[in-house]
Amino acid sequence: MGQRIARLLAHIPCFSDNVLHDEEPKKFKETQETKDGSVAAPSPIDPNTTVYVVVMGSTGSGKTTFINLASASGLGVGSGLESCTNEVQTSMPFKVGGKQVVLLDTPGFDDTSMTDTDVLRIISAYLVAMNKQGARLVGVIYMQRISDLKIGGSARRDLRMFQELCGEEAYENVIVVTNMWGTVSEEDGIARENELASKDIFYKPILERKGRMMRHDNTQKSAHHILENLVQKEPIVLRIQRELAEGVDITQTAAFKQLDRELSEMAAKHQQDLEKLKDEMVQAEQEMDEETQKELAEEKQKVEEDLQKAQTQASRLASDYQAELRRIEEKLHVREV
Ligand SMILES: Nc1nc2c(ncn2[C@@H]2O[C@H](COP(=O)(O)OP(=O)(O)OP(=O)(O)O)[C@@H](O)[C@H]2O)c(=O)[nH]1
Ligand SMILES: [Mg+2]
Repeated sequence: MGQRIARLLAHIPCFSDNVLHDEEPKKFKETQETKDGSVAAPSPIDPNTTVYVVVMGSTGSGKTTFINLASASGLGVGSGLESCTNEVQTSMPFKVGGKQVVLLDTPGFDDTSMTDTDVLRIISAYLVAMNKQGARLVGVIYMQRISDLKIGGSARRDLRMFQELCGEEAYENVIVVTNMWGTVSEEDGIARENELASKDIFYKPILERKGRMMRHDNTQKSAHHILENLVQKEPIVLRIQRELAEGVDITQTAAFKQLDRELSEMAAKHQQDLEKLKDEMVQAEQEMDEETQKELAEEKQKVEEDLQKAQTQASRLASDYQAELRRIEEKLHVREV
């Protein structure tokens, strides 16, 4: 399906007006949510003195909790199995290591209410809008629950997408933050930490390129200590920001190519399921088994719908991304200095 989608998408106008801005950064205002959920009057944030850190990680990994703790913000935290954060949101500005810091909260790629394509669109548009407006992004935090007994398929997918969004060249500005230490024995926690640090499928590639792994004990002190290691760094441009600023179509970015591989695998599996169902339907028909025939027909319809959904989403991504970028830019209220 990868090539088919790529062909389908080839005619979609590419994103071409995003260029890296080397001119003087502009001031921009952001809408801030306060603890009671109301929207505070936007306060000017001066990009010359403010640094930004993006917080990523799979759903429920504790991104928003970390951000609220560090910044005394009141962003919504999940309480059940459903994903909570479904768009990029910013913390209140706060001081760490002599800098004014703003943290960016993001949805995970394994979000329960959105597809990975939605998440890619939302995160990319926000990062590009920030970059266009001269915001100084100094680091990326990736949250990892140390309590996870195993890291399943969807969490691994989130990590692969994270790696493609950042690009290896940005790993020096990445800190993998392990949390929820209180829910495991020290022995188990240390064993997992070692495994996470030493395997290629986990964080070894990041640590090898000067990224770091740090423990967080769910206190503001530990959150600030972690951030102190990022706020003094030189600003970076992530791979997805660079690609899109250079005019690369979103469907040609490293992150989308990774997503396309995941979608292709999913489609291939759907196709196999479909073939199997067709065979079973023929057999049920021969055996005059009406009930099984009905069940199989329903299942077949579901598989076909899933397949169709995956294809439609990918083919709409380029135009949806442009719309999202416009929406974010309006939200950020660009204001010339
Ligand atoms: N024990 C413990 N629980 C935590 C910690 N961080 C987060 N939690 C809990 O984990 C759950 C999920 O936390 P969130 O902060 O909503 O996670 P998230 O990564 O923002 O989740 P999404 O927005 O759904 O992607 C909540 O019930 C938190 O209270 C931590 O450091 N220790
Ligand atoms: Mg959240």
